[in-house]
Amino acid sequence: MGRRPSPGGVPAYRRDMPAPPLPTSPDFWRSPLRGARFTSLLGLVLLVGVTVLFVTGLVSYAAYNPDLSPVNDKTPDKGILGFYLFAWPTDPPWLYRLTQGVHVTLGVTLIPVLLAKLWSVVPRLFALPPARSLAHALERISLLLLVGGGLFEFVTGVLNIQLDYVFPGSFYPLHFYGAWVFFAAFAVHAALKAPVVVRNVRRLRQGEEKEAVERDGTVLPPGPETDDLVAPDPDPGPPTVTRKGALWFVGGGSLLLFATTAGRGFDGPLRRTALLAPHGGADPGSGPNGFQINKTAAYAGITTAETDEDAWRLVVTGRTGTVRLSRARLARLPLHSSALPIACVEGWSTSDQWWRGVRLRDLAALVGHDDDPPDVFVESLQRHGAFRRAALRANQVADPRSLLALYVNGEELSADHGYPARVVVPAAPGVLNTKWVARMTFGDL
Ligand SMILES: Nc1nc2c(c(=O)[nH]1)N[C@H]1C(S)=C(S)[C@@H](COP(=O)(O)O)O[C@H]1N2
Ligand SMILES: [Mo]
Repeated sequence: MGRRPSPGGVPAYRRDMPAPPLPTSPDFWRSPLRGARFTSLLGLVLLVGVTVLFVTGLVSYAAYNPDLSPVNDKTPDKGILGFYLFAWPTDPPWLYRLTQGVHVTLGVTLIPVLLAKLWSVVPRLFALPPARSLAHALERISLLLLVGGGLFEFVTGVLNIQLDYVFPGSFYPLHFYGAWVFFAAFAVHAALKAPVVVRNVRRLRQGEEKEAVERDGTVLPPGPETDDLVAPDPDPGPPTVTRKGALWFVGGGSLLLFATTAGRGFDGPLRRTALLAPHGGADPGSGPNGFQINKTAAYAGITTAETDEDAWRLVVTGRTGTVRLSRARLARLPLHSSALPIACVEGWSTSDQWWRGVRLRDLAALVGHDDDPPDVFVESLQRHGAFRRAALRANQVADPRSLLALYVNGEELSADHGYPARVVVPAAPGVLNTKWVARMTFGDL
């Protein structure tokens, strides 16, 4: 065989050349960018970021009031993992808008950091032998849970905000249990790596001092070099970018994701900056009902025949029995206004809308619960779907801003926003703001 150069000038592989290294060999990973400081810096960002994600995620679960009714609980087998649940408050009214907006926006923003961190340690994940000792084996298993759990949480989270149900079963149990596995491994990892990170960050500063000393002409003895993340010395690949450049690249990616996501928490021109918003194509239109719609009436299978003035009745049951109210009767009850947002678990939210309707506690009073409104079970006209019904806690019923809304922004509710009547509760996740309400049962949950 002749020694012709291969097309494009890349030398062809020849039999007398050494076999190309496998990913299990340190020689395979030749980027000179890898190094303990780079990894430590990204690790520190994730330490703060992932902790906030975990806490806001747990808070998001509590906001559903899962211990109130099995209907609100998407992970009924949680056992002691529900130890921290509490009655979700109604103040401040933008509470869920904030916590869930932070959860989703931060999660999206951290994607480049997570990927860069994984890239920076990827040689370790392939290292052989798989385990040198029992302790080493345990450490590698915890790493597997860490990397697997981290990717799983980010992937399921992104899928849930971008697409409807692509999950076998439900998103909630996957993301909830995945979060506990991931965070447990994360906590172990952070504790094990804390000393190394502290040392590396300190050395970052000492490095600067050292340079200053060298400029003065004094030569310092070399510090102990324990950085096995650095590519093997004899033949690192050519740098395509400096370490600082790589950090800017990661930070820039994060910034770009942030800038194209954060607008999901606002109405108007800001929302148009949210290029990564879910339902990105669907324009909610303009006018009083022109704010984000989650599921449309058509999607939920709601027909005008059932919402018609003659057909629709609100059935309210409580201590003293059941009353049936037409929409015209409801509209003659004392009406009140509240300025409240819709804030979805997907992280998007609307600015405050002006809702007008009957107070939930006035409806409770109609059926015999006069001064101590109890919990309420709300059912809609919808026959299928996870969010067709929901339970509200007594504190939510009692709040004077909680309404069964008939109007929004001075107009009748549109079909897609829940006509003839929908629930709005301050600080509650969107899922508890049931649309197309048909039945409300007070007490006895
Ligand atoms: N009956 C019914 N009500 C519902 C839902 C639903 O699917 N069915 N979706 C809920 C969810 S998840 C959200 S975020 C809000 C969205 O309200 P909007 O479409 O008016 O913005 O409605 C809630 N009410
Ligand atoms: Mo939602």
